[in-house]
Amino acid sequence: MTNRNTKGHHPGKEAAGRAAAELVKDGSIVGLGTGSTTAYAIKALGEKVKKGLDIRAVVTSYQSEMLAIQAGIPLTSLAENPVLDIAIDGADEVDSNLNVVKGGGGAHFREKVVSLSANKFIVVVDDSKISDTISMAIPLEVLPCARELVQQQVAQMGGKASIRPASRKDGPVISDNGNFIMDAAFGEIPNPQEFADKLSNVVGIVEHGIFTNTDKVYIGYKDGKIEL
Ligand code: ABF
Repeated sequence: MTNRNTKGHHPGKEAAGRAAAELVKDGSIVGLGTGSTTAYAIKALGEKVKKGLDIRAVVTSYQSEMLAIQAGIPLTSLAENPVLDIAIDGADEVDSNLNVVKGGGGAHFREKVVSLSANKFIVVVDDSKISDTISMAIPLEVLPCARELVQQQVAQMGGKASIRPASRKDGPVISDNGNFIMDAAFGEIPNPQEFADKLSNVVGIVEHGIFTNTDKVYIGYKDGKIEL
């Protein structure tokens, strides 16, 4: 998983993560996502567990699993708890209508499964992720055998899909599910829901990183203030 802008303490990320953790009630089953902003929510929940908060967590990646275990948060699974009370996760871009792009860490497929399994989906970001209109390249989890077919279908949609190279070694990023991660650049996407539906019909894409199911976004600023 690529380590995304996680160098050093970010007061805004911490404020956003802690604000989301406050929403988690005693007895909850909580989905915990990936990334440095969610890491602050996990840390805050670990502190609450130490003070008696009774929760169990479903995680979305190896990274979130390690952080939850280190925080002392008991783990469960969707098999044991198919419906979660709340899920907290980060994002790479958020527009003014709560449409969200995720997948910068290559874990968006499981992140989407967890977010859709939750009664409430909370996204925590710093203010660098806010855009008027979605325009970043959309992460795609792609079956390796369908790489060329996906590139052709994305090109027909006016985009360009490229394999995400692994940061530390040659070759592509491989997801926790054994698939390629590709990034598809389309430019501005004014109607993310419509575009998400089109991407869902592209044969070979296991899952794309446009999320239109966010209930609340906490935005953290460098001065530590947050905005809903
Ligand atoms: C995960 O964490 C990904 O979907 C997203 O790309 C990333 C955000 O990381 P950070 O909070 O470190 O910016 O949720």
